Amino acid sequence: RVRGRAPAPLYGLQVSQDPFGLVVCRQRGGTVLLNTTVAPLIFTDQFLQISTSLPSHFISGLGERLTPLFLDTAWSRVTLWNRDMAPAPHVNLYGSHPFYLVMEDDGSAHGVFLLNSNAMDVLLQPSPALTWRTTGGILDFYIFLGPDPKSVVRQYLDVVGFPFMPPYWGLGFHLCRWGYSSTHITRQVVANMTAARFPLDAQWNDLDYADARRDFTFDRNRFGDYPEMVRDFHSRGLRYIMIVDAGISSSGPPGTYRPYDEGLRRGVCVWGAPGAPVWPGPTAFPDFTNPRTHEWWHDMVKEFHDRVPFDGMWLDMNEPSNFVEGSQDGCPNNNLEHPPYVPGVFGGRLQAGTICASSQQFLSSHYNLHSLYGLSEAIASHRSAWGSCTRPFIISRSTFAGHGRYAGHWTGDVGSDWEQLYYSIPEVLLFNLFGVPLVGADICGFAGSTSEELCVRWTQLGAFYPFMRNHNDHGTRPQEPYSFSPAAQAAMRSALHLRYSLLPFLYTLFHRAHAAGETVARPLFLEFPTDPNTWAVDRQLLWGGGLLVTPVLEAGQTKVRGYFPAGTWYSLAGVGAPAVLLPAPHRSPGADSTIHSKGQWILLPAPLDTINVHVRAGHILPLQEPAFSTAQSRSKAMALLVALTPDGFARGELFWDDGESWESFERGDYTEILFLASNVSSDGELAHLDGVLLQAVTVLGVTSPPQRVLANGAIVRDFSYRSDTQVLRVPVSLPMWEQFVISWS
Ligand code: MIG
Repeated sequence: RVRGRAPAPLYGLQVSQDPFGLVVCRQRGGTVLLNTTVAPLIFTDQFLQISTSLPSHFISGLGERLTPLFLDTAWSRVTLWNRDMAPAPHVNLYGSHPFYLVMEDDGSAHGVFLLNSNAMDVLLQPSPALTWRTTGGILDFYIFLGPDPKSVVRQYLDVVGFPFMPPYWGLGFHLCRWGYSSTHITRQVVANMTAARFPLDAQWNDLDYADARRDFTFDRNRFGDYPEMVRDFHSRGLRYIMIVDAGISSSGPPGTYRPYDEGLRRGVCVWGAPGAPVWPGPTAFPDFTNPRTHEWWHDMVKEFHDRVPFDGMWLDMNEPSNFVEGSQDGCPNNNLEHPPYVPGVFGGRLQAGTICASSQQFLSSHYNLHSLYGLSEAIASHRSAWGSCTRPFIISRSTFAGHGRYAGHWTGDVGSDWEQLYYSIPEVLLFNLFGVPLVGADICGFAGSTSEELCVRWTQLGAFYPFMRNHNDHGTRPQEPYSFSPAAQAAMRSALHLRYSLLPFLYTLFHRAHAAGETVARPLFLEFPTDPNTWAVDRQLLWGGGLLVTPVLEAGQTKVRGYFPAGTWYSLAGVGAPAVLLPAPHRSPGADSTIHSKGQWILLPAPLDTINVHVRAGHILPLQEPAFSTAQSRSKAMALLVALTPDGFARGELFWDDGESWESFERGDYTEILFLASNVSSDGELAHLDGVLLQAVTVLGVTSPPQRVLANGAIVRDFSYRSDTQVLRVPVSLPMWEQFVISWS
């Protein structure tokens, strides 16, 4: 039965009885989007299978995988079952997102979401076709008609939730390593960053801080002054984040470890998973599907926060991950442990690397809930609101559909190699399609030793991850920015300055994600769906619709090829970035700094100190003078970068608030400014911008030399214009908290 039909649906629906199946087609053009009559439907308790034809080979989505942006339909299999697994091709990784998006031949797109958390295989076939094969639950499908790919993503996020708004500082640079084994060493890392003049917003600690690796404790010897260290960081405008593992140590004598004693008393753990050994030895896993667990978690988080005023939580090992199969005593012998069909999970068995499938949780069996573990922990952590009035900042390894509403994600134990550098782009882009825009890979790579060149290139790309963290395994070569040669440091510093200059723009994109279901790091096809050349591009990425990033992803290269969709693209390097705020270009832009593309591949110079970043004509980016942390940069001067279309148009916007208050958008405590080509308009009071000055406006694509420039009606004498680059620079000093108009003629 189909109920609640829309008044003018974009689709037509046929239900066929024999063979049973559904056919969904577009009302306009008739493209068949879904046709499940192509193979029999199988619907049993532990084996459900349904197939459909696909209207094209261009299918993206279905994470979490180490994969190109578009998937291989030549008999490939995507297995979903959350797993602690160093990213490698063809295996199930930390998260499950049973959602795909297909580009149709004419640039239309549709999406399909199967709301099902059981272990499953998704089989892609060359006809092209797709088979869902899941081991439980029901077949609860959502079909999104677009018709453009951006709308498909928004429609999907309408179902699973729009992303949470991160605090402003969360968009700064984060530094971490497994092996900062004392407060002394951790403080030294921060001191080294300061001495080497690198921006840093958040310092992290891995397992090292904890007493015997137990959550909510700290080592009295090596981290004796831990609370003081965190407070010292705060007094310098830095934030602090520590790891929190999913398993709660269960082997200490009663009365020695309150989180376990209290958890036992309140009955909050997964039942039937005795002695799952993880970092602290035997552990019990909290069952976050139980509302009582949320109360317990809230109390543990708060009690710890009262002692150590951390600013964010790093949720690890929450697939959940276990060092033995199931438990030390094995698992019971039943149909949940040994289902009639086991999807292609790494390790061959559902229990591999995790707890027994038949363990009981509050809502259901672990068999049904396994892939929801990280999401349920993220929800509990988000709500534990340690900072009461401030926004939570949570990064989690395990994810499921809807995760982005509560937390971000880092892509786990990536290797320090060039291949993983490349794969990080499709992974970041896919998580943006999944509604988890706050995502990034460990910059310079986690596992294995990095090289200086790789680390420079990774830092340049990492400056354009929505979540930017350098994190390293223990025992490998150091990879903090200050641990490299002066030339490498200079290149990293300039990448960091570039990011910090762009933070007002990035923050505004996060607001758009939070308020309207948009993506932050965006694949090109989302912006240019009618240009099929863009579809498979996954060695470049966009920020919003206005900034195109073309990183070097191979060793020994000083040139890089990038695809430029039709239009005008201004090189940020040509503008002299990160000196975009300076009144005059300090670097002479090359003749090729502006690209007029017909939709073509272009070879760009890319020496080791350069990442190619281009502004798309028609966009205005709000910038701010960089500083050593966002605590400092937020009060610095702002600037506008205006990239005109040939007919002299551009627009952009700025979202601004205090950067950390809980639900400032929902409460209306923010400012949103719309910038239009040569004039700037806004409504209402411009709150939170008191004292912030607009100091420079750089206009790209001014074709004839201006005779006269006015700022709020007053003549600006010291503007500069270069006819070779067509760049107009207007130094101003205008209060951002009032309306202003800049014009030239
Ligand atoms: O078994 O906490 O992905 O980022 O450094 C390894 C130690 C556990 C895995 C995480 C990694 C982290 C490491 N953790």
